[in-house]
Parts: sequence; C-alpha cells; structure tokens
Amino acid sequence: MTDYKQQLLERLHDRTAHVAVIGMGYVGLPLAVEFARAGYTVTGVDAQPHKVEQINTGQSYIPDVPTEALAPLVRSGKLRATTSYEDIRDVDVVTICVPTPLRKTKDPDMSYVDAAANDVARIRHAGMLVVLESTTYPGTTEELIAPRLTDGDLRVGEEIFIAFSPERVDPGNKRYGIKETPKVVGGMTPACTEVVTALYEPAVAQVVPVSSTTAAEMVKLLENTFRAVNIGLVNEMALMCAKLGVDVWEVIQAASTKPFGFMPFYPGPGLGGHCIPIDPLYLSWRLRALNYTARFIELASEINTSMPYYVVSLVADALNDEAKALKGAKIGILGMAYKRDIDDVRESPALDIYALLEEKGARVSFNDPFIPQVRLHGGKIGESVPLTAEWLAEQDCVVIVTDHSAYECGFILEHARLVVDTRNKTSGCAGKARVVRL
Ligand code: SAJ
Repeated sequence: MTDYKQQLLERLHDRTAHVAVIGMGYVGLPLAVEFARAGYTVTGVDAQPHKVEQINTGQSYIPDVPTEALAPLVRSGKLRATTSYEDIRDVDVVTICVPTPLRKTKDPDMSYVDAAANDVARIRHAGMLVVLESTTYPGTTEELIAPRLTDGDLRVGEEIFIAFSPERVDPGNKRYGIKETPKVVGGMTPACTEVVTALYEPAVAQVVPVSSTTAAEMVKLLENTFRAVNIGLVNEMALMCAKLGVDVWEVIQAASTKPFGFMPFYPGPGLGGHCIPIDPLYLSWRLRALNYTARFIELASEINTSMPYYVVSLVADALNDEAKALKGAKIGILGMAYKRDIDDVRESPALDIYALLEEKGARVSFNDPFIPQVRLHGGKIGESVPLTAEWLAEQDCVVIVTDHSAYECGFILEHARLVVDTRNKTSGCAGKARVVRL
C-alpha cells in the first residue's frame, strides 16, 4: 500500500519533485521562477506559443521577472515551458494560475479555470498535488476542481492532494515579490495542507496554513474587498465634502495623523485594475446564490462606478463657469492607466471618462507616457499625444485622471487654462491655470 503523502513529502523535501505551473502570466511566471530557484524542476504551461517560445529562449516578458533571473534557470534545465499537457503527464504538482475575469453581465467567467481543471483531470494520477491560485468565489476548489480530479478512483488526502493558495502578486512592487510575501495555503484535508505547505516552504519566506480551501479563497476576497469598500467610502467622503465645501484632501491628510486605528485611502476618478473592481463581485455573486446580499460590496461598487460620471460633471460645471458648453469643447486627459506609473488600462476609469466626454460632444485627446496606444470603448484606437505646452494651451479643460510621477504640475498649471484634478496632483503647485479638485 503506497503512502502517497509520504512519497510526495520526500520528493518535495529533496527537491526531486517535478512541478507544473499552468498559466505563464504575471502570477504564473514569477511563481515558476521561484519554484525553480527553490530547486524543483518546473514546467510552465501556456496556451500562447509565443510565450512558451520566449521562456524557452530565456526571454522574460513580465517586468517583475528580469531576463537575467529567468535565463540561467532555463539554461540549467530547471525551468522550461510548453503548450502541451502531454509534457506534464508525470508531474508531482500542478499549480493553476489562470485568469478569472468577469463576464459582461458582471458574473464570474470561470472558463479558464474550467478548461485547466479538465486538462489537469486528464493527466491526474495517484501521488499528485493540485493547487488553485486564481482568485475566485468561495467553494470553487471543492465544488469545481475536486470532483474532476477524484472522479471515484482517487481519494482526496490519500491518493490525490488538493489545495487553494491565493496569489498576492502586486505587479511593480519592488519590495514584496512572491518570495517576500507571506503565502496563505488551505488544503481539502489536513494531509493536503501538510503537502501544500511543504511545496511552498522552500520558495517563500512564510507559509500561512488555514483550515480549508474555502477559508483560503475567502482570505483573498477579504483583502481586496477591504480595499474596494474603503475606496468607495473615501469616494463618498469626497462627494460629501464637495457638498459641504470642505477640502477632502485636507481632511484625509489630517485624519492620517492619527497614529492608530486609521488607514488613509484617497478619492479618485474610479476603480481600475483587474483585481479590486472584480474580486469582491466574485464574493457577492456567490452570496446571492445563498440569498444573501453583500451590501457593502454592492454599495462600494455603485459608488466607485459612479465616479467617472462625477468627474465629467465637474468638467461640465467648470466649463459652464466660463460660459462654455461641454459640446465642442477640447478636453485633454492626462493618464489612461488605471493607476500611476504603470502601463495597464484594464478597467481603467479613464476609458469611461473618455467615452462619456465624447458622448457629450467634447473633442477628446489624451497623453499617457506609459500608453502610446489604447483601445477605447467602442473599439476605436486612441493615440497618446505629446505633452507639449501648445497641446495644454489649446485645451478648454485638462483632466488629470492618472497622477503619473512624470507629470510636472508646474508645467501643467503654467500652460493649461483650466484643470480638473482628480488625484490631488496639483496640491501645493503654482501656475496660472484655474484648478478644480475632486
Ligand atoms: N485607488 C483609489 N484610491 C486608493 C487606492 C487605490 O482610487 O486609495 C484606485 C487606484 O487608482 C486603482 C484601483 O483603486 O484604479 C486599484 O488600486 P490598488 O492600489 O488596489 O492596486 P491594484 O489594483 O494593483 O491592486 C493590487 C492588489 N494586489 C493583489 O491583488 C495581489 C491589491 O491587493 C494590493 O493591495 C494593491 O495591488 C497594492 O497595494 O498595490
């Protein structure tokens, strides 16, 4: 009678385990590198051949994974990539790091996880550990992954081991990479938790076991719901301060002097990115099926998604103060990325603001040093214009949507006539432009 748990623990301990990582994106590739650095033999699986080719030639396409970190691992044979599950038939471990976006209906799109689960099920065998890392609704691992892996002949915690471990990759974060960020893990059984802990221990500084896969799924959702709800709160504070004629930025700055029991968040033009606007909706969707309304999540989402409309109303009112209509006005947007100093436009509120302004008849253009081209709502491709004094001067209104560090507020205020600042970028800055702040 084979003790598969012991066999796996030995292979993990002596690093003879062969580990597969499904999905070579901003989560999977850094994870594959850390596993290979820890000593495991790693095979990355991705549906996109160009990614596989780049990895196998030691070329990184993920900014957080320097090519000089990847290349030696590929050269030594510790890390390779493939498009075929045939190449990972004998693996001891599979970690699934595929996207979990939302459908247009705001429901979870589980198609990538479904496909990965089916592919892994085809190569399932006794003595295998399968870990889901994709952010998802509570219950996914037990309800959607496990049934396909056991399917009668393999018992969880005996022949096959199943766990969830939330990804906590923060692209561009120079301080906290995968190794430095504590890793939460939850197994379907204590044996599963023991094995998944042994998998990550050599690759990360701290492993944090919890009692179940559902608890581990919920940890991630709490982390990102915490941000979405607090951002929604502070956006509503901005709306209330505007009604009261109070400077919300001053209020937050002063509140931040409280050395305990307070954590500052800042109002903005809306909620962007592929995590914060999306992950909480996975949780509220799941609870709706249990006849429970996750009120904070839904209210925060309502407020956050209303912010682009509020920004457009600020622009309209600011033009109106100059007896100008939005219709026909030239509006210059500074920043299309969803947050400063990155090139990611997923769910960016700037896309909504651009579309709303165009719908009102404004003549819109944008500058973003990180984004030379962007697919706008409706499919049109927008080109970033050079940030020149002339371009600023010819705008009826300039809207600061993303506060990239490269933007010099003095230059902007010197050449623009009217600025709507949604990020408090112009605080403490002098210039001739009239400034309206969120
Ligand atoms: N935002 C505000 N006000 C704030 C903070 C953020 O309006 O006070 C906006 C941002 O402009 C952006 C959106 O919210 O549009 C999301 O910003 P974010 O700072 O949460 O950054 P993300 O989306 O890159 O979140 C990621 C998450 N990382 C993971 O899921 C592993 C999140 O959990 C991290 O806390 C966050 O990075 C981070 O702290 O950088």
